[in-house]
Amino acid sequence: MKCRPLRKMLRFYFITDDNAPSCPPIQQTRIALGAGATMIQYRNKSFSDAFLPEILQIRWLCSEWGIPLVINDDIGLAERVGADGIHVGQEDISPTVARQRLGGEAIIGVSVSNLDELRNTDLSSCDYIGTGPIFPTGTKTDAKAVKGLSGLKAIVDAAPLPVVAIGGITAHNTRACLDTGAAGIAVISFISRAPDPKANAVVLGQACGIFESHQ
Ligand code: TZP
Ligand code: MG
Repeated sequence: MKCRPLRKMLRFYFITDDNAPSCPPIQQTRIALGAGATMIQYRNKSFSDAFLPEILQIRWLCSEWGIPLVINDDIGLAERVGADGIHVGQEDISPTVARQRLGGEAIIGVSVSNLDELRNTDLSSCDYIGTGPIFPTGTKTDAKAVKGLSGLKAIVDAAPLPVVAIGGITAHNTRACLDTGAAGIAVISFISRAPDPKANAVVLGQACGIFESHQ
C-alpha cells in the first residue's frame, strides 16, 4: 500500500467515532469511502474483543476500496487485523517500536501538537504527522490548545514530513487548511455526528478536491 504517494493518501483522512449517537463505525466507514476518503483510521478508546467483527468488517471494506486502514494507538490490534499502519500519540508506543513490530511497509503517523513537541519527537520511523486541534473540537475532551491556521502553518513549515490537520475540520475550513501546505485533513464528527453524514462526507470530499486530483 505504501507505494501509493503518501501525500495523496493523507488528503481526506477519516477517523471512526465509537461514540456517534446514530451512525456506527461500519456505516461511517462506508459513507467516508463512498465520498472518496483516502485513508481510514479505526479509533476505539474502549476496544474489546466484542468489537472484532466491527474492525474486521472495516478491514474488509478498506481492502475492497484499496484504501489504507490505520489503527489508533493499539499495536496489538494493528498486528491482529493486518492493518496497514498505526497512528500513535505522544504517550503511546514509540514510532520506533511500532516500526520494528509492523515492518518497513507500515504507515506510521504520530501526533504533534506544537513546535516543542515537533522538536522533541523522534520522527525517524514516522511517515506523517497529525497536528491539532486546529479549531475547537468536542470530540477529544483532552485535546490541547487550539492552534488555528497560523499554528498549523508553523508546523507545516517546520516539519520534515507531510502534515495532516485535525480538530474541528469541516468542509468550510478544509481549503484554508490545505492552503497552509498541509497534505490533508483528518475528520471525525463532521461526518460521524452530522444529521446527514453522507451529505457532509460528499461536500468534504469535494472540498478536498478528491475527484479532481484523481483525474
Ligand atoms: N486529535 C486532536 S483533535 C481530535 C483528535 C483525535 C478530534 C477530532 O475530531 P473532530 O470531531 O473532527 O473535531
Ligand atoms: Mg493515542
